[in-house]
Amino acid sequence: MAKLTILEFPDPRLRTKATPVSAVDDRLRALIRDMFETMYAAPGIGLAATQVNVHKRLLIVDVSADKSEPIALINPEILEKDGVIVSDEGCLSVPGYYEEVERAEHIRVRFLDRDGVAQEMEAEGLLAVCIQHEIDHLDGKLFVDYLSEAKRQRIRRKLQKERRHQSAAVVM
Ligand code: GNR
Ligand code: NI
Repeated sequence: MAKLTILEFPDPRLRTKATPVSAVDDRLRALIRDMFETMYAAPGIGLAATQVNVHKRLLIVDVSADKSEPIALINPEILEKDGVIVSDEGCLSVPGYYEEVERAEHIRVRFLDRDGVAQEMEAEGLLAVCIQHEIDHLDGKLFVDYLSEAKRQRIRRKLQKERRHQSAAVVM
């Protein structure tokens, strides 16, 4: 098992459009295990492969309170969207910032599971929000893209400044 490094905004690699997974094999399952370890340690409720610099269409979610509902979605496709939900979103790639984003309240999604078996699932509320947030990552999109240019720039500047201070601290 290994904890992976999470890319942070405005890293240009987060803008990569992921390509479909062609084989659900042991190598992919090892990556999924490492992604769960990384997500639970963060802690977070979702993680897209893009965020760990793997540009394949794979995401994981677990919105349970006790880390008991891990789901991996491979090559996910949203089949239906219904309703509107506005919620405060955060992102492990944009640490420390939470802003309101509008999403579909209810979705139906098709994907391959960890055994490579096709599945369909309905999701609503937080789970639906999280899956849409993660699919955005696979398309190179971040929740800050839904904010005003001014807000996005303010977040970018603050994160870059924090990072400068962090690297200065390491060499002291
Ligand atoms: O941990 C996370 N919490 C969260 C809260 C509201 C909406 C979306 C999310 S996803 C986020 C983890 C993450 O960055 N996934 O890409
Ligand atoms: Ni995110």
